[in-house]
Amino acid sequence: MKTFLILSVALLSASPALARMQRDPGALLADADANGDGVITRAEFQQSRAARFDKADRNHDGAVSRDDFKRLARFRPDAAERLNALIAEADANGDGRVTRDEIAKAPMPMFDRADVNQDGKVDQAELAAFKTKAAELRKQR
Ligand SMILES: [Ca+2]
Ligand SMILES: [Ca+2]
Ligand SMILES: [Ca+2]
Repeated sequence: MKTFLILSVALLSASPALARMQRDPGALLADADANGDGVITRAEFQQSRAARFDKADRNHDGAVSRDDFKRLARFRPDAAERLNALIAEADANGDGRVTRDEIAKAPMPMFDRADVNQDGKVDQAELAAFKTKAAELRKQR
């Protein structure tokens, strides 16, 4: 019984945002193709992340934290989930706030996973492969 309780708590505290992103991580990558040439470069991915950061910092204190989307969580839970995931991904010192500096330095594990030949770009073939892999993982659950 005790084990069950601990497990439930662990499951509950696992970010639903992360689970959601894991369900459709390809969309985030595809969205980053700013010049629409079908290839997502590291710079494009970084820029799209910075743009998400700017939008997310609603109280303009230079950091993204839960304070920024208290209201959003009520009206746009999907958007709030994405912000949650963004924070989880980039919060280097774990204080629940992501500063501009942290977002610039944050690793991009999703990009790295998609960029199979590690040339700093995710092309259409790599994106398709990444989406297929994500869909397979989804089916296994
Ligand atoms: Ca591009
Ligand atoms: Ca803020
Ligand atoms: Ca590549």
